[in-house]
Amino acid sequence: MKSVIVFSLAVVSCCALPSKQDRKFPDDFIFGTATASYQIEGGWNADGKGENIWDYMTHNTPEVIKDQSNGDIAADSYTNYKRDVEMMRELGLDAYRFSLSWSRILPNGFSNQISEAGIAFYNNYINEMLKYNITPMITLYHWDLPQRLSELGGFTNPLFTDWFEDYARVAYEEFGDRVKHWITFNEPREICYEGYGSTTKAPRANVTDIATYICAKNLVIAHAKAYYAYVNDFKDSQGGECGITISVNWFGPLTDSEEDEAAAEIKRQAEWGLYAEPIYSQQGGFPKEFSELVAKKSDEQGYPRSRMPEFTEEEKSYVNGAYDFFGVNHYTSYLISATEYLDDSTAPSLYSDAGVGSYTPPEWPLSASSWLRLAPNSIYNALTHLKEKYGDIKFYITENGWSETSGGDDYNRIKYQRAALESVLDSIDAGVNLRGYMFWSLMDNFEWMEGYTERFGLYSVDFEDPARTRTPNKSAFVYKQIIKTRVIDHDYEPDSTTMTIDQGR
Ligand code: GBH
Repeated sequence: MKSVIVFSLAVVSCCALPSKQDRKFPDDFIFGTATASYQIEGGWNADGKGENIWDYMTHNTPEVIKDQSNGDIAADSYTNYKRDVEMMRELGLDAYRFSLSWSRILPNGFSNQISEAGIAFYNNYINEMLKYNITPMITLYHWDLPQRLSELGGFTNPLFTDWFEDYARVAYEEFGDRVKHWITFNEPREICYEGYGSTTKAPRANVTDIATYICAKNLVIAHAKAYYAYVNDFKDSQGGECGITISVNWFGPLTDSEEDEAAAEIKRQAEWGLYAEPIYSQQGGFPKEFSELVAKKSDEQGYPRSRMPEFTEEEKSYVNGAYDFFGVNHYTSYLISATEYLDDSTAPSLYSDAGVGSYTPPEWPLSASSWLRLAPNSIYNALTHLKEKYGDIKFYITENGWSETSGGDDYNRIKYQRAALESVLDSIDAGVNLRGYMFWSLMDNFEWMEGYTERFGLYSVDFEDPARTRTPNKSAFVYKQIIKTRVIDHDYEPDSTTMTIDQGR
């Protein structure tokens, strides 16, 4: 009996449906990798670079980092940038996403003083990529705020929006003749909630009740100012595009009850809707249900007004539509419940405001990071939801990756990436206008609060070695093969441990 069923299923999958094995990525689909300035560059005070909030925090309170380490040297890409580009060529990348260090370019945070050495470093990096037809994709801000701006309140100061626009203009001016893909911010949630509403990122402001929301409003307005600066003054002559990258993990309901579906929607609004909704939804402003919930709770808690600021009508229409694309950082999924796994914290915060429970099944394989599991259909669920919500806009996956405690034969990373890329193909098949995929990360780097204890690289970096030697893991060979063939071959087993550069790369 059993064999009959197996047989008939086999017939169905062989003849009625196209075989998944044969699916190909479109020729113009962009494969890349991603990194961020503070995590790889080092050279923390080289050639007049100014101090940023991560320099300040790791130097003054090293105990907040798991291994008391810092990014003073990191992977030393400040010195090793040619080797980085060589690795991109070995992998056969189409594109490379990296970020600019604001205080390397503007040492005191403001644009009255521009560092020639800082500009020269990025020119060298960009020109080296272009020599080999690797498309640079720049993130203007990946978490390393100039310390002086932080002392003025950073993202909670409404003048931040001007400081950021000024900085963005310098970047467009200096690099925009060659760089055509601009991302304003990496992961607003991590900037606002982790940096201002809690203690899990610099500057650890921990103003749990209001700071996340103040930051969120200033951040999306700053994004829009930088976007319109590009559109009005650079786009015609430079011909590029500008968007933002938001961390959109998938939050689905734990059960199919109405309560759990509503809880999952509130969670999505709290996690990424705060930033996506003002920019991408027709309606504009913060997400409706969640902002009503925060207003109601604020009132009950005795605050004179909602802890979440409002957008004026003028601000709403200014921010709304300020994008050429949506950058998605996607890592994993969570199952959300209205009644189970609730947090017991009652102090006002983003989490108690949402007031829902979150669960991850133990059978989803776990990485070296407590928050990162391989979840089924994760990218597909997130992207098809975004398409349904915001329409047929252009997407890039700007990060996706997997951590291990060390490098070498990283079969779990390979398994994770193959699953992720199958989900990318499922999304494309479902009509999502997805143009590219950047794997996090090209190489091991400073993993924020986790220091060097979690490794995300396709290449291992020897942080004991002054030369910061980079060695390809198994996953590097597998990704290379996928990029080259545009097919995911689940049986491919690399037969070499030495990387070469293919012809034409
Ligand atoms: C990205 O963040 C970052 O853009 C990148 O810089 C980083 O290196 C990469 O992912 C890998 O982490 O420990 O439970 O407090 C991904 C989103 C949000 C994931 C914060 C880790 C900490 C959860 N990150 N989260 S917890």
